[in-house]
Amino acid sequence: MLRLDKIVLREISLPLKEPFRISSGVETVRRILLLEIFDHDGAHVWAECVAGAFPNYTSETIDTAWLALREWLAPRLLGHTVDHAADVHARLATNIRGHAMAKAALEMGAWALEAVQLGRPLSRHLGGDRTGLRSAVPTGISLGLQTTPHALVERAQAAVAAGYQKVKLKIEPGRDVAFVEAVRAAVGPDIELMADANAAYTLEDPAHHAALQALDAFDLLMLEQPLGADDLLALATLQAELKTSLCLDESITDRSRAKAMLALQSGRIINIKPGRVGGFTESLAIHDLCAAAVPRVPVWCGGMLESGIGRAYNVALASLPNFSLPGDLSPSARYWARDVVTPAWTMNADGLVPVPTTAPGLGVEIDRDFIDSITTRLEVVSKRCSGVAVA
Ligand code: OSB
Ligand code: MG
Repeated sequence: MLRLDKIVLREISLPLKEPFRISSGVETVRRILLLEIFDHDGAHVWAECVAGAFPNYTSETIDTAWLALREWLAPRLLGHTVDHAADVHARLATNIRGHAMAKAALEMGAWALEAVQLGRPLSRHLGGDRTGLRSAVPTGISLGLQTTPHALVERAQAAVAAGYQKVKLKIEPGRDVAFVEAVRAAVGPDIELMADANAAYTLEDPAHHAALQALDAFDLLMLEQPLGADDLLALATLQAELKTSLCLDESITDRSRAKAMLALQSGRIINIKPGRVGGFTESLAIHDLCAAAVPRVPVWCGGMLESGIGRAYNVALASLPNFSLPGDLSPSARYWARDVVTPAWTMNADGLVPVPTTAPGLGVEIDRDFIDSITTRLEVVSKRCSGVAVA
């Protein structure tokens, strides 16, 4: 049983080791929204909201999420009793449209809080009675757009040497075929390679269409979100033309979109980011729907350049059995000089990230002193009052 009595919203500023550029924008210093969630029984957890600083990936931002959490979402839980974390999604979704990342931060925190109360690791709490839960998850790397094919080849070769089981290349019109071709030639035919366009192409432009067809020659594991998020029909047209499987990311905002993808054959793989679909309840529904589809639809866990806190949630989810392709779950050192958790997330030479399976909850310690030192904004939201403090 959950009854929250306080939620602390906090923004931290965490510089990436190198800027991460996708077709729709670039991130240099991550502005990350962290939540500390307190139950009236004394249990408490940290959670992370994955919204970015600018609405290029989805319409949400860290500032819209902050507003939604304080004004509409936190009041749905504070002081109320909820029997199960699995009930939180419906409680937050009723008559509040959108704001999936804001909802997800709170909903996933509720799952972690429940795991703490039950003394279970989050991964095992999420897995429930499913069989085939893993204790290490295969990991890929997502490489941002580079200025030359040569620069991308260097990064891809380093990733292969480090043991990553999949290499994802960001593409955009004008930085696509030559870049993918150069990397495929450099790493050879046996490396799992994929490309992610972040919705940058349209079939209405013949040059875009030709580039997407040309990518079919490089034996890609999948092509992620080539067309607009809402255009499931055009994605179905493209999927019918290509032998490469399409993977949908931005398009899948909840389980109904996953059902539409299956019915329309708009893609054959789903990148599940729990933040994008409103949390774990929707993620589990999509996971189970895809596992039961004929033929089975593999899913994998995407990333949003999370700190070590958000990563704990993603790693737990990725331990479920139908997460059968490597996720964007790189270790802490790929992103940060110093992470906000201890131990930092690591990957072994076989490209596996261990899943915490003994400690209750997230399975990592939170470095509160470091977090305090990089906090730029803090607000306490409680049942009776809310107050602002600036660090
Ligand atoms: O499309 O998967 C994406 C990062 C920010 C926004 C969108 C995406 C990404 C990534 C990063 O690819 C993956 C990671 O966290 O390593
Ligand atoms: Mg993507």
